[in-house]
Amino acid sequence: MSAEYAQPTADLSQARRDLDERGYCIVPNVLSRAEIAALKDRLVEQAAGERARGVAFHDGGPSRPNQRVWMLLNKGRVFRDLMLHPIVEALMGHLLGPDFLVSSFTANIAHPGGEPMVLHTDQGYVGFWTPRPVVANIAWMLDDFSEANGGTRLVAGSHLDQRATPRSSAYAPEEPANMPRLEDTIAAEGPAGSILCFDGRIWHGTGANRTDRPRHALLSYHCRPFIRQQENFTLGLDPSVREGERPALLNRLGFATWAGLGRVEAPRPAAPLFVTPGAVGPLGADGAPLESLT
Ligand SMILES: O=C(O)CCC(=O)C(=O)O
Repeated sequence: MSAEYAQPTADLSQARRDLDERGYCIVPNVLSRAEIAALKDRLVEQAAGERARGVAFHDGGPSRPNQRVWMLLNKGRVFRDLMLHPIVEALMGHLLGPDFLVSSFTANIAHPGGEPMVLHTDQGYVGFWTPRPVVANIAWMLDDFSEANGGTRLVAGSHLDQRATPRSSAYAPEEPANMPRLEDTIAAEGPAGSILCFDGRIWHGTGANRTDRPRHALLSYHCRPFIRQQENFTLGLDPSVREGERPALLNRLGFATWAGLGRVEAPRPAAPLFVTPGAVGPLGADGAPLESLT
């Protein structure tokens, strides 16, 4: 990559500048070899299990070689621990403010033969340019990322281009006046254990994997606390996981109220963690439940 693009940096002040100016940053050596191995082993096993069970999800072009694995937070403590890694707070706190949420945590295994993903922004559904991002991503590289193996393609600086903002709030946003093209992109590259962090307004997509080995990545998608999350953790998080989980993680998953949002019954600012909903049903004037109305 030339100097006009963000260079990999361990200096978090520089990384934050890259995010502001280029819309992305690459931080090397975030994960140790042992962490990479533990995450990758669990992911590979889970992906095989989902194929064996007939529930695997594939994309990446007509032959659909790539495999996505959803809802990683139900699929191993090793994934849940990662959401409390200090780099998440260091970068997402910068982009989205201190009370950001995990919107989804998934994996993309880009296999040989995978075609470039349609370029998109991750907040296209907003329908207008926002002066700050409302969502942002971290791609955790479990293999070396290269141009050849499908390293995420990015249009550097496109987060600041208001004319490149998708124009509708529909599920499939309308193309903007200044639609970026694949030729405008560069590939994010870095050794396994690096992260690519990017602003939700930047145009990007998975690259084509032209090698003979899969490219494993975890994708943690984060949002400001007033944005609807991509994965519904209050419905989907396994109750047995929820019961044993750390409040710090549950709060990041949206089990806390924020500015009165996400509440059940009256806002209870002194008790931010709603693990037990405590909903009140229909009551008679004497306070007894009205069974006939439920
Ligand atoms: O896997 C990648 O490199 C990026 C994936 C992506 O852009 C997406 O899932 O929206």
